[in-house]
Amino acid sequence: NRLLAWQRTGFHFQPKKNWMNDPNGPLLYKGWYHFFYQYNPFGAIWGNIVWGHAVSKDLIHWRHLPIAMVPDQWYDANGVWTGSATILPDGKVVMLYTGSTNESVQVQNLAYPADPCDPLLVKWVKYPGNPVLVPPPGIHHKDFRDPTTAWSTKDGKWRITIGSKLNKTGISLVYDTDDFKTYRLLNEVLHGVPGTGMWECVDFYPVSRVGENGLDTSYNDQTVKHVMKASLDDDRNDYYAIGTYDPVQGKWVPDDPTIDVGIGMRYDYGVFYASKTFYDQEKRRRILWGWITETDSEAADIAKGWASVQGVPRTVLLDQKTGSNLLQWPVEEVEKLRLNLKSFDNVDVKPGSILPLDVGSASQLDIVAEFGIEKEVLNLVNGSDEEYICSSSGGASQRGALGPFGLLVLTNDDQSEQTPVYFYIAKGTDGKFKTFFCTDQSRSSKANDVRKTIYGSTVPVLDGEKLSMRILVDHSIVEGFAQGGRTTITSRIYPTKAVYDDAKLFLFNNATQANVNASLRIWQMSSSNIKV
Ligand code: DQQ
Repeated sequence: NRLLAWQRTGFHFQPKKNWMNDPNGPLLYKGWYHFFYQYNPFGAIWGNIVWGHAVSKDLIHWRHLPIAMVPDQWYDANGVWTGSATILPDGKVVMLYTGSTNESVQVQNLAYPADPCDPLLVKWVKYPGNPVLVPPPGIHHKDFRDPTTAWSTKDGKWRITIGSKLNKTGISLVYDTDDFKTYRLLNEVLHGVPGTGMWECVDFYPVSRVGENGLDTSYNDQTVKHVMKASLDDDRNDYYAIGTYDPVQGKWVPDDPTIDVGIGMRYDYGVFYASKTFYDQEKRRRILWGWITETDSEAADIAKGWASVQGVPRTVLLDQKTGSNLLQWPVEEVEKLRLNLKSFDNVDVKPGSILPLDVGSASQLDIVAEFGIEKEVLNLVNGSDEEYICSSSGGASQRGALGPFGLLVLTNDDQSEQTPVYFYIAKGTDGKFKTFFCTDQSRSSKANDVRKTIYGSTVPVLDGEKLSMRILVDHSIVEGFAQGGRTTITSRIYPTKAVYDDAKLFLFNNATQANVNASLRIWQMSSSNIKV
């Protein structure tokens, strides 16, 4: 069917067919980026989980390789679940992953490349002594999964952390090891947050407070902060917090306990889950992969024969200007796909107006937009103490003095299907401004079996900064990055009319008072090459 065919993406990672979920064990080895992922070889729904495998020279064009690991042992008979890679100082690779055993107990297993000389790492060997870790006393046998990349300790050991929960407190257990075969459980958890439930796919890594580069997972000195991320099974979102790691105690504390892991910031305010970072030792950057699930119906997934994409890999850095959030940005390689630049400079967008942007076919785009508002109007408008919340607001049709304004992506000519990605500025009675970045899916599709949530959150805007956003549109996925990646929103969009040549792009300003001045650079995007 034509609509279902249109939903397949042009430059996002996808297997040819079937179900995919979490990114697993990403790494750069002998010049090849390796990407493993949770995969069901037999259908478009979750189950029979194996490790799919693909390689790339640039994180954009991919070559699918044979399945790397299948459930062929008692200790992973119910699934080869999520895991992470560690590159040892001598260049050897170890992979730790969770197996769901024949009795559905979650255990950790060790695997390594059969032939370290093979840059494609096609064949994997499971350690004969598996499992290397079983749930410790007091931990439920189904609450022990997703080991991280290991980092080194001062006394020359390796340390990993594994998500779990105790009652309703999400926790991260810590283990030390010399050889990845035997482990010692530390008395204290790395961190825990009451009320957050099971922590899946914990990630833990340093970010620099002073440098421009990403850092190796083992790097630690006075110039770093540590990021802790947990994927909350209860609400299916990835939460992170920035804090300080004490390697002696093996404990991490958040800078601000009111925005701790699971109760504060998210990587992304749309769909983005089970993410994992790795350190790219050649380009000296930390790269984040996240699983973007479908938000249509299971029946639709079965009909199209596939489910899920991976987000465009993002570099992650500490935002040194605010010191309190990360910056996520599509890896630079994605810019190689840009074609046919169209620039629009200083376009006046009057309150209540919608302007078409003629960019030709608009199913695959990279949009960079900057917005300015006149200073006077900011002073003129009255403040209000009513709280603006993207998700419970009226979306792009709720008018305020200073917003919403932004772009309508995947929109047909009569705008009966439209996906607004926008800013909304709220002024408090104290005269302070708060900026929100939102994506409104409520009119994104005529179909009634798709999610129509309004996504979004606040975005820090510093004095003197213009408002800026970048949007990647790729058929059924739209990724928005505000203020250089301080706040991001990924959505899956399933139009029925705004498809193929009828998918268009508009600029809009639905504020009642603010005149907006917009400058845009827009590229069509060519497709990446994904070879079987
Ligand atoms: N997916 C894996 C688990 C992980 C979950 C199973 C997160 O290891 O906790 O497919 O999406």
